[in-house]
Amino acid sequence: MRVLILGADGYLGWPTALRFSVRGDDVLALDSGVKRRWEQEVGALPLFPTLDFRERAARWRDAGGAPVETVVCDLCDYPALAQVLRRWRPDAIVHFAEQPSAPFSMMSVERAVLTQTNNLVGTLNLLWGMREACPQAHLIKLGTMGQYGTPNIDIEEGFIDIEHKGRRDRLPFPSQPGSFYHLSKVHDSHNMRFACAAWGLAATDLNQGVVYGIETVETGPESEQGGSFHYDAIFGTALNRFCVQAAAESPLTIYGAGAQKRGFINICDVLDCIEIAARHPARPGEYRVFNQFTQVFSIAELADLVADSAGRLGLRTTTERLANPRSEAAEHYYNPVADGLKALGLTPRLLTPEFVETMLRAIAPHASQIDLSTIRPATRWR
Ligand code: USQ
Repeated sequence: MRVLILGADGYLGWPTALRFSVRGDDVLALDSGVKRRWEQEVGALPLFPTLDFRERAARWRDAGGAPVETVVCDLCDYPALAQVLRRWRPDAIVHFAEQPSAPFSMMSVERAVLTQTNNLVGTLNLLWGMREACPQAHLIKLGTMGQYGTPNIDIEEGFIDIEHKGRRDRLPFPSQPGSFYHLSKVHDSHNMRFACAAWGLAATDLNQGVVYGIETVETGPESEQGGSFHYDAIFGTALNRFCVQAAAESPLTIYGAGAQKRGFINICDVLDCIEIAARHPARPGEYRVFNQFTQVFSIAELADLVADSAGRLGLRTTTERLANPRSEAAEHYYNPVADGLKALGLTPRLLTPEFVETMLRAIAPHASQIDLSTIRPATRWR
């Protein structure tokens, strides 16, 4: 396949580019570099030194990997994006190129507007560019489980069969997102669904849970090929943050009582899911949704798991319950479905204490670089 990876400089984008490269697909890796500017602005740098994706591509080739082409392009620049699509003529487009942080989107009016402008305009340009340049391509777009919120019913994969006043229909599952970032993904989903129906495009929305892990099979351990791994309160996410906090012997920051539940997924399973979606594309005119997580945990359960693993490695770890900076349900029902990707062949790697210990061991040599001032949440929803 000819694969175009959008957002190739990020935590998931570069490992995904390598996955397709290793499989023998032709890969074009695209990024604007804007995430690095946002990181600088808010003072939140990845834990491990992360080479620019063009440099990683050069070293990958020098080490004998198949060439990964690179291009610097902003999806918000329609003429530039359309030119890339016309030149590359992708079979599959994997779209990570969005502002990915809920706290970032809640910091100020400017960052809320930036999040929604960047994410919505980029995806809308992409849909129009596909219509113009490559209407046969399959769009694989990263959505979020946070689109659904925490309703008091089971969460289906994108759609729900409902009966209303004696009539039945299959409709988009209700959205109750918890930040302007999560809202941007909802708005993207509507635009994608409409573009598929109106123009016959093919798209898969992957509503992804919280991703954890450092390395993948393709990047390898302690490697210059690693993606950008965050632990700060803005771009870092729950399990990755807890592992870094444990390695620094800093208290694990549970927001509220920690009874809120979320879906989680190993970074290696993310790559499997994306590859599965690419090898089993949506049909022309089809907009489909898969929920992309493998396990549900409460935040307190996760913190306990990390604290126990850290204890076995001789680290002195405590947990700290902070007043929740977010507006989210403290206690709630949570039973999301995630059958679609498994039906197509996903075999989940379940989270084990041994895996957490592997993460802690990978972080330990970098413990002196952990900037503890970035760990506590400074952005409040209210
Ligand atoms: N949380 C803590 N302590 C922390 C960090 C987070 O208790 O130190 C809690 C939060 O209150 C929240 C949960 O952990 O209830 C998840 O927060 P998170 O920061 O790990 O993840 P979130 O903001 O939800 O966003 C992340 C990614 C986003 C992706 C989303 C998937 O940044 O791009 O869309 O996970 S999901 O959460 O399923 O919507």
